[in-house]
Amino acid sequence: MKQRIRLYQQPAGGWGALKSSLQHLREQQVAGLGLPTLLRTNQPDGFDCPGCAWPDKHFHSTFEFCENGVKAVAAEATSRRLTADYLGQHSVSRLAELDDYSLEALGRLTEPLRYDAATDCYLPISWDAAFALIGHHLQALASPHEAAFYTSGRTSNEAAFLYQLFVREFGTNNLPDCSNMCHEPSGVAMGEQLGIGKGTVTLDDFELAEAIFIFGQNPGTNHPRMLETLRDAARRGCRIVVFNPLRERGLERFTHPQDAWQMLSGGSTEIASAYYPLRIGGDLAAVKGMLKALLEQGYGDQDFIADHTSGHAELVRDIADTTWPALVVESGLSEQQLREAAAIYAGSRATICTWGMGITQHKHSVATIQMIGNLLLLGGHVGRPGAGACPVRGHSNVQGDRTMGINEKPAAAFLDRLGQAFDFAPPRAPGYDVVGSIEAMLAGKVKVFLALGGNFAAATPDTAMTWQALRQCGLTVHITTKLNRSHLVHGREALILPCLGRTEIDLQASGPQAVTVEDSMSMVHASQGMNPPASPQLLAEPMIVARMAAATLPQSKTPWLWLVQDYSRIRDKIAEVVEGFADFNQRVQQPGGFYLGNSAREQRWRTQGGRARFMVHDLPARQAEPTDESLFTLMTVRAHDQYNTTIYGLDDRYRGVSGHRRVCFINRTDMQRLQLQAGQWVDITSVWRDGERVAKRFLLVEYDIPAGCLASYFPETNTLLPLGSYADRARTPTAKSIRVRLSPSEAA
Ligand SMILES: Nc1nc2c(c(=O)[nH]1)N[C@H]1C(S)=C(S)[C@@H](COP(=O)(O)OP(=O)(O)OC[C@H]3O[C@@H](n4cnc5c(=O)[nH]c(N)nc54)[C@H](O)[C@@H]3O)O[C@H]1N2
Ligand SMILES: Nc1nc2c(c(=O)[nH]1)N[C@H]1C(S)=C(S)[C@@H](COP(=O)(O)OP(=O)(O)OC[C@H]3O[C@@H](n4cnc5c(=O)[nH]c(N)nc54)[C@H](O)[C@@H]3O)O[C@H]1N2
Ligand SMILES: [Mo]
Repeated sequence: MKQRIRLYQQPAGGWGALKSSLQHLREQQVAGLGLPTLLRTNQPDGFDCPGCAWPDKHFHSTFEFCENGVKAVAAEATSRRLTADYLGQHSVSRLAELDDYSLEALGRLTEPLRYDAATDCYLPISWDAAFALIGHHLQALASPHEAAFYTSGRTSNEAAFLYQLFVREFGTNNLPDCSNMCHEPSGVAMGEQLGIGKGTVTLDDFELAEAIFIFGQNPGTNHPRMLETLRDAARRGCRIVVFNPLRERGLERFTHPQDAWQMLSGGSTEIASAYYPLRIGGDLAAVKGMLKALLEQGYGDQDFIADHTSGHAELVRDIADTTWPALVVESGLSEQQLREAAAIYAGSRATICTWGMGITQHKHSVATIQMIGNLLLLGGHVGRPGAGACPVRGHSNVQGDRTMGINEKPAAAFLDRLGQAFDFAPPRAPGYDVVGSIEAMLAGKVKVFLALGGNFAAATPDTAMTWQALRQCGLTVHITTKLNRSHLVHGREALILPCLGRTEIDLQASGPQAVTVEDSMSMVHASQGMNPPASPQLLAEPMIVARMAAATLPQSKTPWLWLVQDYSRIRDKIAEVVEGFADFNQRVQQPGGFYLGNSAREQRWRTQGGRARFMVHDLPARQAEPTDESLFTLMTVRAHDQYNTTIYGLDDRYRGVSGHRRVCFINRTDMQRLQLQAGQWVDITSVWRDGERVAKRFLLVEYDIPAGCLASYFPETNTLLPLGSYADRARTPTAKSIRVRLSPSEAA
């Protein structure tokens, strides 16, 4: 693979996106099935794109091209197969030497596997024996709380609903999920402030907005279809304002690959009308600065404030007490820039704020999101057409999984309804989240770890500790489509259970089944695969869950196997238990699905006090060693060719990197100050109260990034992120603010 660093000067999208898509289809050898499969992505009668949670236009009937959607679909529809033969000849220790890119390239798993300690290999096992082994281990535990059940956000509503039911009938709320590492702070912050933990806008609002503020998000890579929405907004004169330490190309200029004229003429659309490269973690200060500029002019929607909110006076006092120099230092932006951003806000009658991982993965993420909420509330921009809060979710059904009860702290009312519908007494004590599960495994309190999708060993912080934790388990079980790192970091006993993917036909006793998902804007719709399964031995996720439950819970009154013969039976149960799902089976048949509704959008505030709440927050306290000039703040982000821990390729096109993943972006003045040079290899050491962690050999890349800030990719850098470093109140690992220093690598 050619390694190269070169400034990228093209707009995002365009021919580069088409070329890269074709290359991925070729590499995955999907030629035969490729095109028909792609054309059914996000169609009313097709399957939901496993790429991201950005919604689709209503009643969509034309194929919407998305480069990273193509990669996600191609990765699943690949014709490559990882057979039991191959695994019988390649020990786990040997496989562990492969990098994540090579593991992914091995292809789809074809049959259930059990780890055999004698040969250090995964060997075939029958499905019956696999379920019996799970049942045996779970029943042997001293308490149901000694097992943890992880979920990754691609899981369908039907599978997720059955899974949480199984776990709760088993007797625990130990349901850690990828949300814990993702938008958990958005749920916590908005739940408290607006009375609902989900975004208040729909796609239609983007067509009416006069200003869109985008915080800490890179849609060009992670939500490419959002660029189309932004392009349309920019073209009709909507102001788009970006806060991001990096100048992400997709937010600057975009060429839509389906716009023939732009493609042929070499044209593009300017997206952002203002771009503020703030310091990492500077958003709380930046938004406070905007509030200060606005309040100094007496700005505010006084009717909205009086009718709908509480806490305005306290906020005004707090902002008046915060000085401009503090705001400037903390945000890394000038007073002038903050006033300018405030003026754009003040001039808009309909404002949307969107945010991503650049906001949620900090210690003060909940406070920052509530400050963004304050900004929206000040102008009455919640529950008004074209305005509102938009946390942009990651996994394609991560929001739906939460709606279905994948939550280690379930609401009492949900548990009441669940218990009633299935005639059992659900456990009430809160369970472990992701960080809590790792701690519990380390302490020997969790002995069985089961994962419905995902790649826990790679996605989680503190790699060394997490691996130790997983290896201490008596049994680890992974339901998965492909081999990944987590299967190689296993317990004393281990199972890999291969399942169908979204693109595949799911045939059960009553015929082919559809599942449902919920996007980032609370639209619920059906998804139905159309490819033959990668292997005849694969089972659908709902079936795997049902058979685990049947094997583990002989006394259960739930007709597990009957439910999965026809998924509309599961949906009838969901309708009984989950708010907003009445007549689920009928409503989901509308093309495009149905809207779940949102109380804040209707200006009903289900908060403490019954009003939307202005919330006061101090600027984040500077870390202990503010004067140590050798310390940086490192953010760990996604490259263009990855899906979280799945590495499709080694390029990060829009940032000009090819053939590399171990890079570290740094500002020129910082390099000069520390006598480092671009192209040099460095080790990164993180500094935390319990000691230091090192990640070796990263190539320094000179980049337009604020001084004192570094950027690198995950999962390679997760080894630097201390388990104890997480968001206040939401416990999301602080993947965007790791305190580190650099040192030259020893010659290799
Ligand atoms: N192709 C593809 N699509 C994906 C994914 C993928 O890996 N690949 N992952 C999916 C998932 S699970 C998720 S959660 C989403 C993630 O989508 P994003 O939230 O876009 O994820 P990141 O790559 O982590 O990018 C974070 C952005 O925040 C910026 N940033 C970092 N720190 C700060 C800060 O302190 N302040 C501000 N204002 N900005 C900051 C970074 O420069 C970067 O542009 O994407 C989903 N979609
Ligand atoms: N340092 C750092 N760490 C991070 C982040 C960061 O920005 N920085 N981001 C965090 C975020 S936002 C998230 S959401 C997490 C993601 O954490 P996870 O959701 O755990 O990780 P993924 O990489 O999305 O999981 C990929 C695996 O899912 C499996 N898979 C794919 N399709 C299917 C399917 O249809 N069914 C089943 N059962 N399995 C399937 C495959 O085995 C694949 O290897 O990572 C977090 N970790
Ligand atoms: Mo995520």
